[in-house]
Amino acid sequence: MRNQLVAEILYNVADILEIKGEDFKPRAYRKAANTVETLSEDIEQVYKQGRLMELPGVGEHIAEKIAEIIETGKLKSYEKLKKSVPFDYEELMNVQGMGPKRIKYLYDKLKIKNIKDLEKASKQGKIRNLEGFGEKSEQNILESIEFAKIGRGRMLLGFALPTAEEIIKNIKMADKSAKVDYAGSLRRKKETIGDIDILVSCRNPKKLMEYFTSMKDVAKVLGKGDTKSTVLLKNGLQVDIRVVPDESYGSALQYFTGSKLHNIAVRSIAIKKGYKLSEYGLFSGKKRIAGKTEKEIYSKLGMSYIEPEIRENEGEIELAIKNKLPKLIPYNSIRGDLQMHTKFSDGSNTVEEMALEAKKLGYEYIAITDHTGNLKVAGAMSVKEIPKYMKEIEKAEKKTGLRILKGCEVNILTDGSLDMPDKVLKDFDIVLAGVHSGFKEDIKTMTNRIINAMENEHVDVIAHPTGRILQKREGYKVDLDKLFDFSKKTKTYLEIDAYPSRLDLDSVNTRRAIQSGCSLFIDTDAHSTEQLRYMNLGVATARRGWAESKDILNTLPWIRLKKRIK
Ligand code: DGT
Ligand code: CA
Ligand code: CA
Ligand code: ZN
Repeated sequence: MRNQLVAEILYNVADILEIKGEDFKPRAYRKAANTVETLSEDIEQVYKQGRLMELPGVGEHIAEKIAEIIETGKLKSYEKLKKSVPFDYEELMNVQGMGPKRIKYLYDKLKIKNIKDLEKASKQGKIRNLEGFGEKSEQNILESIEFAKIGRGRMLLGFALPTAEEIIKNIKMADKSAKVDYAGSLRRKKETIGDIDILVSCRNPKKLMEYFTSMKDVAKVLGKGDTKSTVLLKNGLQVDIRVVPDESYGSALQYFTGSKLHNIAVRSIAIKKGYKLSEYGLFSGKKRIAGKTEKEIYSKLGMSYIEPEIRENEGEIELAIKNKLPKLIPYNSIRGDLQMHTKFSDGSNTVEEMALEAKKLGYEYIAITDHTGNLKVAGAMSVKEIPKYMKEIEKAEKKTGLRILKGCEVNILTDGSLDMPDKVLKDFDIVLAGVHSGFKEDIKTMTNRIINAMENEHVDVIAHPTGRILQKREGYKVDLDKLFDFSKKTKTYLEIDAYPSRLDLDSVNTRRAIQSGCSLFIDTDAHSTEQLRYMNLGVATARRGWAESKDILNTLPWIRLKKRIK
């Protein structure tokens, strides 16, 4: 079905014509767009049967345009129209809350041409003073930009999680009696989230629904009932909420946490035992024998409790029956962050600022790991600057009392060499090596590049081993089994980079690496003090990869860690 595409282009044509001051044509285009958008049959079918002009609002002129879109997937006159305005109309329209009028107004007032300009103006507080905007709409714009940047559809875990936590906090404030949890993929900590599922038990469900559907961040109420509602937030996230009776809370939480495959397998175990498991409880005949907590459900089914992160039917059920599940690495058990950047390369804070924030977060130690070498894009540090960098780190260590490893992140070049000589690298406490260019290489070349780096005695860890950026860039081709082999052989750690769009290694490869006997460590790759808070996203990834504390180097206290590095 091309209906959506056709409608979208026609709507866009209408918008731009309106911006250009036309008054009749935009209405005609919108009417036709609306017809196509809400058409129950396939527009291609209508076109092939020569019935386009029978559609309401479609005359000869617009029928021709529709035909062109169906034939070519594009519309030439629209491409031309786009170029006739001084701003990137499509890009700006991706930001929720932007319409043709606002786009034109923002251009006229502030010369905003694209998302980058819009973000800059919002951050500088220039939008709030405009007529029809305020501090709140400025904030909304910033949130929506984040979402527009990562594309429509699924949202990164790191961005959805704070939203869900905020909603839960507010619900608890509005109703002190409420028990509230997020469920679904969010509770399983999948790296991207389709929608947020929230579960509640409370005294007054109706009032709660009222509150939920009128929260300040709601853009649109998509459904509203007495115990179940769905809203679309201004940042583009959809949130489902359900209220269940307290005696069913655990079974509902289990059901709505999923995954579907896990649930199906658990339900079949219930059936084998002569029970019935549903979101309402675990039943023996008509009698509910469990339901209030998840723990009692798993226990009545003869299983140890299964953490949400590994409920994917990937072997966890069999092990739960044998009481042999791994003890997953706990949240907040990381003792130090081992990758972060400062103003010496592309970070936005000083060494001391990063150290102070890390101390606030309760760490015992950190590593400052600015980019070194020829990496121009990352504002890499030259050899000349290194003495000053080392001094700066020592100063911050004295001042904060935090142990600070002198680290760096070097680039693995296309021939597998590093862009810093050994005589420089040997002075660092910790060296991360990563691929930052030449991503398109074939699998053999890429694998050899990285193995070469591992074989360098100064390299302690391979940073973001696959190079993928969620929703933006696939990882490069690399033979991970071989890397795991060499990681063991050369005692090179592999990184779980906790940055929201990286999470690299991902959970699947984390599990493979651990099974191969590799050691890992988790860090944030923070480029500002703010980003240090992402650590638990990396822990979540490790948990989804079945990691225990012993698999992760930086769960160690300083006295044991310092013996392992170097
Ligand atoms: P998402 O939202 O795409 O990131 O993924 P989920 O896992 O959050 O999926 P969602 O929101 O469609 O549903 C939430 C949970 O509800 C899901 O993890 C398991 C449960 N669920 C949904 N549909 C079914 C179903 O047809 N059968 C079973 N057993 N469970 C279901
Ligand atoms: Ca969901
Ligand atoms: Ca859902
Ligand atoms: Zn960087």
